[in-house]
Amino acid sequence: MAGTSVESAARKPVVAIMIGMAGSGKTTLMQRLHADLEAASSAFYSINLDPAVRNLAYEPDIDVRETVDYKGVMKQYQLGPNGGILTALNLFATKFDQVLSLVERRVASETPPAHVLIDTPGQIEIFTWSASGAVITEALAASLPTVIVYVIDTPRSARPVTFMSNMLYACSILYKFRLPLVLVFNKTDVLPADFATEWMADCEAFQAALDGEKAYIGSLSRSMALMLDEFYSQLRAVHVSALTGDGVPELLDALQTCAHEYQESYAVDLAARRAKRDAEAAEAARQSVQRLEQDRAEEAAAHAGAATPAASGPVAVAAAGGAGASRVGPTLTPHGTRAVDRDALAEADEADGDGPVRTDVDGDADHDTGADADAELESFRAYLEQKRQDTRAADGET
Ligand SMILES: Nc1nc2c(ncn2[C@@H]2O[C@H](COP(=O)(O)OP(=O)(O)O)[C@@H](O)[C@H]2O)c(=O)[nH]1
Ligand SMILES: [Mg+2]
Repeated sequence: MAGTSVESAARKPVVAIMIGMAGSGKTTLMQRLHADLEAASSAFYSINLDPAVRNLAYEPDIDVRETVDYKGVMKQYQLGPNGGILTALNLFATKFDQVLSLVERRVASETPPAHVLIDTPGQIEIFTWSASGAVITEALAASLPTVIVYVIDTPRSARPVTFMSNMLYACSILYKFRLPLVLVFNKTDVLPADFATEWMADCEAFQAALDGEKAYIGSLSRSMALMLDEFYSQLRAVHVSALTGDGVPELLDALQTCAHEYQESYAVDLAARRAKRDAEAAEAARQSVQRLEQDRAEEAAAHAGAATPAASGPVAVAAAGGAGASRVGPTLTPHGTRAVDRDALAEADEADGDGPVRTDVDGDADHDTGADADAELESFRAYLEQKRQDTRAADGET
């Protein structure tokens, strides 16, 4: 739960999204940050986006598990566990604007959080290569300085090849989300991450380590290592033990630096991308209206033609001979918010390709956010209403 100290109301909180391979320690880090921030009386807000986590050792302010039952979703749509988790997250994402308004309310309160902490599903692809991950991240980043916290299992990345694949993954996430990113080498109580610092600072040292791994393809790994050199120059790395709390102050400092970076460059880029998208949406809407008017005109002309067979002039000619003459009526589908959300999810899911998570849920995610999901969304609405009342009660107390 959030701490209680009065923070500077002028400063916006930093949103930290935990991303990392399954078992890297995202949830343990969430728990550690909860404990340390609470001990420092620093207010924060937290959201759990993992529908499948069994036991949480911290109490999030918003919990996806309380809104969508992923096992129920699995049964209802005959999905495997990954499909169930992905679909549950998709359902949650369709209403994320309401979640965001709760966060914003808290930010505008007298005890605004300094951090908004977000835990994501254990399997990395469910968040990073799904539409809902993009929808949620974009919504957050449009409102608050947002940073990706990329958590790495240090002991499991000690081999040059696994290290490189983990770094390549982080690199792909940086380019996908286009947000500041902190590399968190976790579990340093088991193995210090000095090797990582050395490899990141000295390409030759990494090459030498790679050469020791005989099985690996020499020239390809060499060029990838060079490419990663450029990537490293764009980020910060901290060494942490979520278990002991070592390195957490450095992580909090890195989050602040990233928040500045976000304000200075990422926010500008984001605004430009949003402006472009808004312009495209406006153009699409304009074309829709144009088509609608055209359809109406053709329909009216068809009626007029039927009523007065002798009618002449351009409209009647179009009605009689134009392609529109065969249409029954306007062919446009209304675009409400739900429809737009579904389109965005479907579109982005389509763009995802056949990743390991996608293969067993293909097509279902789009379907699941449709009309059948109303019951799920109804319980979600009730949950959010309860949260709203809680927020009001909390505001009243302060
Ligand atoms: N030794 C040690 N174990 C850790 C640390 N962080 C996480 N773990 C363990 O790693 C396992 C996976 O952690 P979890 O937070 O569930 O990973 P997630 O899937 O990324 O959320 C658990 O058994 C944790 O206790 C750490 O800093 N040190
Ligand atoms: Mg977890």
